[in-house]
Amino acid sequence: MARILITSAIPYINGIKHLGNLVGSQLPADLFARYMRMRGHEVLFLCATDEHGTPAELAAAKAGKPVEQYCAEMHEVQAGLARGFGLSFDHFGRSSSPQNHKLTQHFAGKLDEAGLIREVTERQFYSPTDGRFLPDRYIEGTCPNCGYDRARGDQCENCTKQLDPTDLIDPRSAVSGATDLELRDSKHLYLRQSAMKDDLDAWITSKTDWPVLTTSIAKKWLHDGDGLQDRGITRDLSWGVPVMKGDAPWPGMEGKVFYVWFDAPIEYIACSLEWAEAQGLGDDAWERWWRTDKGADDVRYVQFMGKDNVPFHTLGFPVTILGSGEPWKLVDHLKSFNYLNYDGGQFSTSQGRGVFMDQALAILPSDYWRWWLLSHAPESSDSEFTWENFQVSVNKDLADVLGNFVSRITKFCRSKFGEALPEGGAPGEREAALAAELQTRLQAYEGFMEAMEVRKAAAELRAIWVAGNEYAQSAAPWTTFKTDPEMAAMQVRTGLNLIRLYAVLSAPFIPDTGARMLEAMGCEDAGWPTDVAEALNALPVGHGFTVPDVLFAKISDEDREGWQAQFAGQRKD
Ligand code: B3M
Ligand code: ZN
Repeated sequence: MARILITSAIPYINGIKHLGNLVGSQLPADLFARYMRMRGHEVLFLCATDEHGTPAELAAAKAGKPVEQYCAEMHEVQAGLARGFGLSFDHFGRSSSPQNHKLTQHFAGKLDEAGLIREVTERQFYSPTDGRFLPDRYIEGTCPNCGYDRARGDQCENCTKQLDPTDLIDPRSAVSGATDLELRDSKHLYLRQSAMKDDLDAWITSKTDWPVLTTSIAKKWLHDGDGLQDRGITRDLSWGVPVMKGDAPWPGMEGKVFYVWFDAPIEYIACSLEWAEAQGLGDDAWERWWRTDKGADDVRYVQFMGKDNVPFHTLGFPVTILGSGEPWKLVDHLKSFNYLNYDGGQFSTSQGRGVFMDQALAILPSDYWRWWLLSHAPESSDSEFTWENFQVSVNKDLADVLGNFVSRITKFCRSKFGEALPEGGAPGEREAALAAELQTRLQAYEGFMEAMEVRKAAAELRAIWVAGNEYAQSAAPWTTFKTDPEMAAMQVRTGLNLIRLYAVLSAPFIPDTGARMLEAMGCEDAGWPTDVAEALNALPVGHGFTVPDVLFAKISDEDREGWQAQFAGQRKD
């Protein structure tokens, strides 16, 4: 038994996430966590909401709520949706927690002691009317490139050009509209990432089993252009972790907060403190996961995230960890994902384009979505959600293959032998061949799950379902019954045991359905199989079962067309 620490990128607080966000981190992390728990490992699976920064402030302002209240409410909304999708976090924390404030300030103090922080004076827009410095996104003006008159200080959304606020023609405050903006000096802290470039390079180079997507992004940042740059880690905002050196004030940094990307990854650790507190456990409970001087050397730490988050996890956060000079656990494996697109374009939160988590659950139960998303995870390249593809996958894989198998076997048994496993003869050659095939496939499935090859694991699970279907097809107990009821009874008994086996093997992907199948088989033992032939005889003769309700309803063409139309435009709420 091993100990496995799993973190998913922590979703921004500013609104409900879309399915592209979900499949890029939280969902595959959940798949892995569920699998590892089922294999008997000790797992700590953490996620949280990422609550600081300008996006949170802006979203709160738009909602007309104080930012603290907005974050508290949206955290509950996101936590509810995570439960709805069956995301089995051991704790769903908040980056605005007191634990994260304290830990972030602690790391900053240690990095400063190690000489890894320098002060930089920047010229920034100040708005006397608003009484504050304005972050890039809080400044609007005319785009020098296309003339669009509502371009933002960081980017023009009309022509997508990346901008500096000083590029804008006639800049004004997006908060108040004030145009009397002044350029003023503001002092900031920079993390001297460049000083650790060689250490990072050696570390990344040693990770030969990481996805190429992960290492290539890290290498690009290390080597492209002038190489790894130092990075500002403070902002002139009021919402965030106040800049402190441990628990001492930081002269000249009064009224400033840490940049959201500095404190967000630290929340992975702080979340374990929140978890320990919520469980009524002491410090040793979380330290054994994170402190290599407290046993965390034995922990395997795996992170899941979308490709846009890779630089912060391969460069920024490791600098925080290594640079602190303290014995914190570094990530062992970093699984990254490409993007999921939506019907010929991109999913977009700002444009309300695509299907969002709450909308998905309002249409269909979570297992339909889990199956489609995981079996189409954007691993080797971007992938695309289309309603046609979703309909085909659900109808074929879930309804025709798995659902139909379960329904046929249980109904046939009930009609001919009653609701208990019938006696019949001993398994024969066909059953031995089935067991042999499944044994090989089981091993392949386990290999893909261990390696976090999500699509390949899904394909193997599908093949495992198909093998059962083919067995039922060729054994055809409904025909056998006419000439040899004994043999038909044995075939049905094998089929019912297969259902139990499928319940267990499918649970990481479709946990609710797995639980329903197990319940129908009157079985509480979800133990992972080692020997398939044995597993096919696990439920004894006379063991009672029930016929479950339809596991998966087919998606009709009318449903599909209706949803296509419903989700064609922009989300309105
Ligand atoms: N909140 C971005 C995202 O949700 C960011 C991840 C932080 S991980 C420490 O994709
Ligand atoms: Zn423009």
